[in-house]
Amino acid sequence: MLTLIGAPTDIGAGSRGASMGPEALRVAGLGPALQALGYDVHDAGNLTGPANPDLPPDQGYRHLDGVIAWNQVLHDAVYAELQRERVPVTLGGDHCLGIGSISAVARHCHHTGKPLRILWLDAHTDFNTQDLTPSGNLHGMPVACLCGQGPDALTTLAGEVPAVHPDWIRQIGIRSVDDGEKRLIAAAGIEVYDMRTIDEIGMRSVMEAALADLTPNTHLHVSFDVDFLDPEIAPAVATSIPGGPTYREAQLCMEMIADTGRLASLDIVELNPALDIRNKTAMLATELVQSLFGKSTLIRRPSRSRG
Ligand SMILES: [Mn+2]
Repeated sequence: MLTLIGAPTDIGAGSRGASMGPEALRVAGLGPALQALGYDVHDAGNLTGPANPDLPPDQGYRHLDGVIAWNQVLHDAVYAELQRERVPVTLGGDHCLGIGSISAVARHCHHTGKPLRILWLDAHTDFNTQDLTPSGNLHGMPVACLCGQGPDALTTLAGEVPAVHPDWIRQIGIRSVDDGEKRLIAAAGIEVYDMRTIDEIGMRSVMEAALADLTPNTHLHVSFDVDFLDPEIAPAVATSIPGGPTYREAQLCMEMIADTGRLASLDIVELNPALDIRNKTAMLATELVQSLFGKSTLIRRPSRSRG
């Protein structure tokens, strides 16, 4: 019961190319890879929206109208799948799409009374605002928008403002935060597991903390920015920052999320095939998403294998 939703746009990014992400993931075999795990997978094809006009910022935002249009259409598509009790998997596209996707998830959780936990796997906190942003690129602002700070058309998509309470978010893999963002993140009280924390206590302890206190009906959403990964293994991102999780750390992260059995929606964003080497980043993302949906080396016996 998974539905793949392509959102081929780079309208919120600083450089072009993430619009090719959905097709690169399909070429890497994402749909069949998930089918092989036993899921019923439907590829709903691609959404459509405005082209990227490649204009300079206007009052602190680049392409605000286009970003609004794409997020509205994505919100509607994701919400429709949630109402059908399917798991929406958004194939981005740049990370501005997190606004529409997670607004739909928040709307769904509000109506069903489910607690929401968001795992934001990213090199960046994406908490920029109109006043702080050096670039105006909205792919650096989705967390702020979801928490109620941003243009009205984006903060109100979920029907409630804020769409998301900062307490529901766990950010993992962070290693690049603008000065103004640091203050906003601290003020909002978002729980951030940066690379230093991963270095100090290890991915296992980070994930145990990030996944603590889930209830049986918690809706777990994963926002997987491909720049979360170390650029050595995942070069196909426009905003690569050295020193990210290794292949093994990323696998453990995904497997521990799978172990919860709560994953209910996913975004895969910022894959930029123009920067890839023989589609290897798309293939790695596919492999990691398989782990996220429960692929494991052995038949796991959680009560015995965790000590
Ligand atoms: Mn991001």
